[in-house]
Amino acid sequence: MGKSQSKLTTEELKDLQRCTRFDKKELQQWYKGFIKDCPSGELDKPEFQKIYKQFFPFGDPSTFADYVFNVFDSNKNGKIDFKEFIVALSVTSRGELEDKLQWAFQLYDIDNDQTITRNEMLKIVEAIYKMVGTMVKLPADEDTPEKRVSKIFRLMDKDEDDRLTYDEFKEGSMKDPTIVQALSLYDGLV
Ligand SMILES: [Ca+2]
Ligand SMILES: [Ca+2]
Repeated sequence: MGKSQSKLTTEELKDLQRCTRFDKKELQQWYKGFIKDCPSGELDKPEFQKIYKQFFPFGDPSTFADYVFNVFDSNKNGKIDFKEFIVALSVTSRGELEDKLQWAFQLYDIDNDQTITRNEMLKIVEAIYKMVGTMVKLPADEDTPEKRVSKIFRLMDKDEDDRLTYDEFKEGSMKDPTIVQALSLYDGLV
């Protein structure tokens, strides 16, 4: 994949049906839209930011979009091809809770060392606050990124070593589903 063509081939469809929870018709529709927005067949960071700007016209989603980009770009070549796009979309919109949590953990674990530090979580939460802007009224105990991160760590960091393992993250996310919700931006559109 990566080259531009108007329709997915039978082979590509079969492969994508194996890797996603979309059916043939949905895959062709998403592909059509993808190629329309991105005729080269691969999204780069600025193009990906543009997609987020449509959803968050009043905030600045560029930083958050870059972090999400890095998770979508599974082979880390700086571009998102259709397969990477649709596989990530399938996880974030239709995946089981466990799949969504693993995906979210990858997002927060910026340096990919299998733990989330306070600083890593702060970077993502700051990016989310910047993206959402003033659209959402937040409770007093999480009206700054720092307060929200402290609250999350109080909830999740069981052994209080200032890092979250996947197990701590998973257990905590079950208690605070808003962490996972923040990711499924395409919900309702699919
Ligand atoms: Ca890639
Ligand atoms: Ca980390």
